[in-house]
Amino acid sequence: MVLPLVPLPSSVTESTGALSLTTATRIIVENDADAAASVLADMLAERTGLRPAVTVDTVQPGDIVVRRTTRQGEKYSLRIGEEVQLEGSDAGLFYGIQTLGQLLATDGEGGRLPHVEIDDAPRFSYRGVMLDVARTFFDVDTVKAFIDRASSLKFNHLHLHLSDDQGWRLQIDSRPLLAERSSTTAVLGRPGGFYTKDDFREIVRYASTHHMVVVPEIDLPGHTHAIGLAYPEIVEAPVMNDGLLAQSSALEQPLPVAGEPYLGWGVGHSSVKIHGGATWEFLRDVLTELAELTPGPYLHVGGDECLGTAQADFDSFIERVTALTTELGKTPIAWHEAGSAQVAEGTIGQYWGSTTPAGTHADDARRFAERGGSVIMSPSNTAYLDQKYDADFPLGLDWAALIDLQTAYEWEPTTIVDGLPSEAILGVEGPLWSETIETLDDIDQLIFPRVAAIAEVAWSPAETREWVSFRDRVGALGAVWDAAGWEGHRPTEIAWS
Ligand code: TNX
Repeated sequence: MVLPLVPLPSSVTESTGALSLTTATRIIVENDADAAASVLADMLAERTGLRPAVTVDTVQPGDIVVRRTTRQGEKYSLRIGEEVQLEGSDAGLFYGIQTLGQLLATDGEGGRLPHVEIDDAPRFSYRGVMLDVARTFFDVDTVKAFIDRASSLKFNHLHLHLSDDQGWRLQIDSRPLLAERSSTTAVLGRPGGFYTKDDFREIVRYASTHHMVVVPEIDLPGHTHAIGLAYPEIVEAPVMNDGLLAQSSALEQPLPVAGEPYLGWGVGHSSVKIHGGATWEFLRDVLTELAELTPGPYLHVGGDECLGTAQADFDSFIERVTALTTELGKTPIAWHEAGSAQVAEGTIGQYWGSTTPAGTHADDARRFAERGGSVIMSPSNTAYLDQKYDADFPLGLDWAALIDLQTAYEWEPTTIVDGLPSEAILGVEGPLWSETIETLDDIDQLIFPRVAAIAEVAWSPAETREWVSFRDRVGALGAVWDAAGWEGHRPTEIAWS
């Protein structure tokens, strides 16, 4: 039987036999591995119904030893034989526990772990998922559920798209009207909402216990219609474009009107006033508070789809906003269009073009590396989690591609942008935009199983990646997702366990 390991570890050596988990199973803690031991105990209790004792003692057959090493990094080793030996730094132990959870078979009375030796470390240091909480607002519990799913596949960054034309989602003390007036709506008239600062801190805390860094995004200078509901002096009047007009008539969605909530999903019609003094006071206030709230190193400042903004204005805005972010002590991230500008040294680009770059997309992406930064790869025709699997799929958009599981799996981040050195690729992210989804169930439908493909692209050595192997392993992992209550889509080309 194939082991349900996704993402595939760097090295897996199977042998015959299995270790049974029983009421006698103990977790032995070595070198202050208490945090990891308690995560493991919780996971085993939930999955097997048996809660192992956590103790410091001499190892006996059948025990699970959790040994914390002080060396940094995300690697871990897992040996399952007479006993279990798990070793790694805090993050490594967390990943080893996720692997152990995938290997665990349960049968109502305890569980079984196959004899195996695993040594593992990630390929890319940035492995992200994005949730768009602006088009549709998702509450803290839903964000936590998203973290559970992503961290089980060893993603380590959670990008939150906190603002867009349809709503602003974070309390900002110096600009109280954002929460009061800009957050009450969402796309298609769905309920709005925002995170209080305590909500946001709780998301950050929960993410960090799952070894995920929160990357907050305030999308600028476009995607800013909602700001105008609270601070009209900051924004330009809406600008129509052909795509917006065509889409709005085809989908019977309203056009943007200054000072009124925008409920459609057309893009490229809004901008803050690029040169206005009030704009920059606003941005300094907002980004200062955001930087204070964010323990992680990054602030994402958007930069996408500014269709109505003159190139010179766009470039000057990006130059200034990335410099401001750097001044606030954070590393800016921006969508790849921002590469047209003199971004602040070290700015990270997020590439969302096709796997066959069009227009200036490849040039834009290379600029980040030329200015001492790096690039996160999110090609929209393979890594976008919001696109439909097939034409009949009820959720999702289809402007980038129909993305079945194989398409989500079979792409190589280092060969998309010619001339971008592979060391300049920081990692991979799968964005989930929320125009067509409303519930956690909808999220699961779009992310499972494709998020597993993105996880493997981000984690596993390039030379070991192979579709047929992945297909079989992901099929076997279905039972683990079922056990967790993560239903999602189960495409019929996969043999689900
Ligand atoms: C494009 S990709 C967008 C978003 C939409 C998404 C829908 C990118 C950086 N911007 O504004 O939500 O398409 O798929």
